[in-house]
Amino acid sequence: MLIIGEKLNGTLKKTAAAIAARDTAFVQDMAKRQVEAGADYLDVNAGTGTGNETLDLVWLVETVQAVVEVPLCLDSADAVAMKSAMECVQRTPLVNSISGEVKRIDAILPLVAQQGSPVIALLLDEGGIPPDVASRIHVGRRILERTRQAGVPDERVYIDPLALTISTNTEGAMIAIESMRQLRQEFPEVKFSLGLSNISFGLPARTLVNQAFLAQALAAGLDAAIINPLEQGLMNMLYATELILGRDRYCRRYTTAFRSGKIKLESQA
Ligand code: THG
Repeated sequence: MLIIGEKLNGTLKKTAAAIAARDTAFVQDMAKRQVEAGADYLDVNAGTGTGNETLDLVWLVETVQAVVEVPLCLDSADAVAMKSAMECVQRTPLVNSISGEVKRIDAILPLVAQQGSPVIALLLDEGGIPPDVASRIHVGRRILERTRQAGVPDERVYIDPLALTISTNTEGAMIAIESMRQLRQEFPEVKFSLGLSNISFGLPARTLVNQAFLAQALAAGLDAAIINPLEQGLMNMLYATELILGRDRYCRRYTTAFRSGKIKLESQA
């Protein structure tokens, strides 16, 4: 599974302050720590910086690229900011995101088709996030109709089934997981991605909830997740779950991760 590091997000107070202050050291340190912890991509979101998202996002992209080699996950709903960021990336980015909203598809999908980049598509539309599995599947079908029309092959689309906070929605995790299972049956080439941390908002011991959810989502075929790679328990759970699901031949990744210190138990810390 692809690990997308979530920490360079302007909705986080420290990151927002760093973006506003052009704090290069903070941003570069956070980028390096996430990559060292195993991030394959870094999510960059400048949504609540100085009020000029385009300038903020371009600064963030350039600052991060100066110190790490991994590709970026460009996290913006603003087509102008997205276009500018796509023009200054050094490696093919993951575009985060489009959705079933016509405005967002029309503005961002052509950029994706033209650049040949993979794209995350959220299962929501003008009516918001559909409450049940059937209506989310319906939004998924409509999105894939549009991405196919634009010439984007299914394997370049990461559907994000959107897990809502479990503390206000008992079925939040299972609706996302079931939506993923059903769409995978219908569209075997499509990939799936999730922002994991939302699930535990408002609960104590959030990492436990994130870990339980990650294990279930992996079993349902999750291909990528926006997570905090600095959360040691979550990373432990990720390696162990992929091993258990038979995706780690000769237990190679698990044992390598252990030897290099990427898997670490509290009792050893
Ligand atoms: N899907 C897609 N993109 C996304 C999300 C998604 N991008 C944003 C978000 N959701 C994923 N990124 C984060 C980044 C940080 C945190 C959660 C999700 C986080 N939040 C803590 C909280 O909510 O309490 C801490 C807040 C703070 O420290 O200020 O850590 O679902 N495609």
